Amino acid sequence: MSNLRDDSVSTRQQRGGGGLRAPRFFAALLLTVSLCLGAIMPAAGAEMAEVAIEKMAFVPQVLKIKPGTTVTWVNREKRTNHSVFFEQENLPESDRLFPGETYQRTFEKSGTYPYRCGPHPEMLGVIEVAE
Ligand SMILES: [Cu+2]
Repeated sequence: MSNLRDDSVSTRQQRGGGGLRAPRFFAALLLTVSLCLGAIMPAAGAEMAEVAIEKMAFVPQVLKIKPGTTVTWVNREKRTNHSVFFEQENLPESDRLFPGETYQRTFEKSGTYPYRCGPHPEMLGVIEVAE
């Protein structure tokens, strides 16, 4: 009696263990892969773009991006400070950016966004946002 019961229990355990092993392995593999992809790929609508400020100019002068993109202006001059001023939208001028400093703005809506440098009105740039 006791032998029979032991056999049936061990058989059931083997079946259960054998059946679960493969799906568990693939579930763990899928989880690992999806976690890696999540770390590598930025979430949709979280794109980044950069405008350098160098030699008294915004580079590129016209930047084309998709809605949801965050633009970072970086002052790459040695000495000169600049600002980012969306004057036509009546937005406040950015702080003066000293060499190495940055300014960021996220553009959610399609459109054309001209801007200039506060202390140097001849320094012009445009952000073009389109799908
Ligand atoms: Cu400037």
